[in-house]
Amino acid sequence: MMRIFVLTGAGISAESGLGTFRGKPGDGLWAKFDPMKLATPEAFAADPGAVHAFYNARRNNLLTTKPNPAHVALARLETELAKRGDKLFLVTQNIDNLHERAGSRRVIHMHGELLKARCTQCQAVVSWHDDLETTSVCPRCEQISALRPHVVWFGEMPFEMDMISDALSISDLFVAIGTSGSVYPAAGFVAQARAAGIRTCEINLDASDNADLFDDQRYGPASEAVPVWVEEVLLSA
Ligand code: BJW
Repeated sequence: MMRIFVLTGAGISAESGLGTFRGKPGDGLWAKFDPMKLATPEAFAADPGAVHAFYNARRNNLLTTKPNPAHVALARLETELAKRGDKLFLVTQNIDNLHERAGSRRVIHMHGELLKARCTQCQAVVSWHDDLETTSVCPRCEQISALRPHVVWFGEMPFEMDMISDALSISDLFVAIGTSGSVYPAAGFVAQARAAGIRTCEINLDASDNADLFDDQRYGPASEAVPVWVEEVLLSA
């Protein structure tokens, strides 16, 4: 059995119209907000309204976007690998749902999900498609003002780390797509893979911060480079 571990980042959703975190400053949402100043528990404690506004704008934007050929290709990879007894383990740092909407059935969201809210009082995680306000009420415990976006901010522990680590350790190939390699622990996966003797591949618009750690580097827009790579994998073996 061949096991492929894919890690995706903001670059895979860029061509769907979702902004990346780093790189050239964009316009629209990213001109109005500095994502790195808002993605912290301290920012939320100091000004929950500003953090809610940031995520409300991104949630509304997400609902107007659609998956691009890179998401579709990864969904096809999962299906085709399964047919031949192989396996794709897909981990995304993205909080959008474009992998799922493209047809991916198993996606680990290590930095959370934009369309969910979490109650800081009763810890319930609930589906949430509307704006979150400082006065929103938890549908489970009915506490007012206790809901926060179900996302992982700096200093917080990413989700499913044990499962991710186990899956990485038994993979045959590690592929990072559209991520700058600057946020840990995800940025450390390539070094972990190399230490375990696993082949590594990067697909990105430009070289990432840890490009030297990849055996294979493919540079181009994800919507083109990912489908090409997927076809190559499916033609091999
Ligand atoms: C294209 C393209 C196209 C463009 N086609 N490509 C060492 C070890 C462990 C931790 C640390 C460490 N050193 C420091 C830390 C702490 C910190 C950290 O990493 N800081 C760094 C800034 C140095 N990490 C954390 O705090 C993490 N937690 C943690 O470590 O917990 C430990 C703990 C222990 C015990 C108790 C408690 C905790 C948490 C990190 C959470 C990150 N959260 C965010 C926000 C999520 C919610 C939201 O979306 O708002 O996650 S920050 C942001 O960065 C977001 C992203 O998922 C993440 C990564 O960004 P990504 O995806 O790589 O995007 P970009 O924009 O950086 O790059 C885009 C790439 O796409 C570029 O390369 C482009 O070239 C490319 N691209 N267009 C292909 N068309």
